[in-house]
Amino acid sequence: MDDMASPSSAGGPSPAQPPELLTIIHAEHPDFNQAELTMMQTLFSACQRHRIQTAARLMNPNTTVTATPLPTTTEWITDYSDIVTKFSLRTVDIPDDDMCHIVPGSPETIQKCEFNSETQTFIVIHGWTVTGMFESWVPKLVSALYERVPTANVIVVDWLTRANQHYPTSAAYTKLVGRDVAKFVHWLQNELQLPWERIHLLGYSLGAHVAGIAGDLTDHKISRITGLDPAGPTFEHADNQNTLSRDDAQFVDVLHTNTRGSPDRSIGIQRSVGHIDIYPNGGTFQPGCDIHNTLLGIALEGIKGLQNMDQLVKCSHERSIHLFIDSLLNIEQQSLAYRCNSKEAFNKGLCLSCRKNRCNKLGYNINKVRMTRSPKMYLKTRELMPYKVFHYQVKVHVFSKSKQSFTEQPMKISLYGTHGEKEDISFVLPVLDTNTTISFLITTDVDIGDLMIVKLRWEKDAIISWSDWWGSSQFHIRKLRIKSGETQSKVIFSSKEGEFVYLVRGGEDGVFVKSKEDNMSRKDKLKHKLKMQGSLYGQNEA
Ligand SMILES: [Ca+2]
Repeated sequence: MDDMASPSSAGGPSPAQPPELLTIIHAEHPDFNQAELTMMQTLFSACQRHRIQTAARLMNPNTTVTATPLPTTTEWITDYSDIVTKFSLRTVDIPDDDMCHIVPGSPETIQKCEFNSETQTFIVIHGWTVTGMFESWVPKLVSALYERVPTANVIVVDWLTRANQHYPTSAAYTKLVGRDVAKFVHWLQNELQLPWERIHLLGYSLGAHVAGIAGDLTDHKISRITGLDPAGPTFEHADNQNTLSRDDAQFVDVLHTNTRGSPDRSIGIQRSVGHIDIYPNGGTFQPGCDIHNTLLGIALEGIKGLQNMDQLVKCSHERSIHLFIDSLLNIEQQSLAYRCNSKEAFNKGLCLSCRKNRCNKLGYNINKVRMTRSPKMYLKTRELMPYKVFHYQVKVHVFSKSKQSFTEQPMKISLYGTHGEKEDISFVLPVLDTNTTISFLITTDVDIGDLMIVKLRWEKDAIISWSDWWGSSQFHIRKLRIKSGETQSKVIFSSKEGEFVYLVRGGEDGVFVKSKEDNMSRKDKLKHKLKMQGSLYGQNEA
């Protein structure tokens, strides 16, 4: 088959013109001022010859993948004559170049490339490409896989020519590439009697769907497929046969890192497609990928930075790969994700439980739990590797003499523990009402050990509200409870002096110390436990 021939689905009506990249970015970042837009306009003009605007095509919503009829007989899988995709066994020493290709149907290439049949095999599949070249993450992932499993075979799939087309064309090619990968894996397995448990496919963006299609065509025997932000456009509503789905392998785990926008326009697929789907930072957009940071990085790198303009679009998308690399390299700083019904509930700190597989490790070390339904899991991360943060649920009951009600209140909390401290963590309380229990999530990037002291401060916001005219706004708090996601410990804090801690708008820190309740009698403890389970935690846990 001619390499450049369009797949059968490309013959439909021509898709609508893609929106300009700048329009997309402006829509995603309405907070831009005119000066920033002008600066970006200038930068974009400078970048046109780098074809960066082609990246906007990834957002084109007006195309669908039409099914290529799949083969009905089994002979196709041993016909290697039409394979276009290339399979390169990379090495620890040269992770960034293709030095040896394993060719399906040519067993001598297995020996020539020094394939090790006694160990694990990782097959890495790239996605759509603007440049037609391997992106810089490829050697990084190869090296990280070798660092973790030094004896492994890391094979990089090369479908660059088909991935360097207009996005809908490349998207439709995933079926043919998936077929090629299925043939390759089937042949290799058959040739070496390779146990299926030792085969792990890792696919990024369109590559995730390639992996899914390959898994489907090899009767779902592959032990694991990891989908790294599987592509959304044209796949969000497509059927299981044409996309990565939980029936494609024994275990399918997925990271969703760039799902901002409506389902049709989102770069990454929004719906859950695996046995476990993890949505770091809600899955929409990743910290450190905002326009200001990215533009700053580009400006600092000069001309080289201009070539990285596509990072504006790709940063959150590609974060899925770097999170996976992090899990391979930083074993001591393993990120945990927590099952939750919604991003909103997670952001209130309501889902930090590890009971009944409710929490799991992000990335390579994931526990292969196959739930009856795909759970969505959430976590927060740092903006740089290592990405791990520590999650805490803070829960307080606030009282006041007179009825008071506030929304969107800026607060600061400081945590002091046996290993360290984290001061003035900012957060916004959506609602602050008299006689209500408030729950919120805070994170720290350092391990502070066992919590000893907590300080809570109610900031004065810029807007003068009517309540300021009626005297100071004040709540009192008897107890504060903190649950740690990472250690699963629950600690109760109370006032250092007196019965209450006072939370005064624009006032001093309210200081809480670890409560003496921790030393109470067994009977009291049981009573307390029942109370906590029944009236406080039971209702809110996901
Ligand atoms: Ca599938």
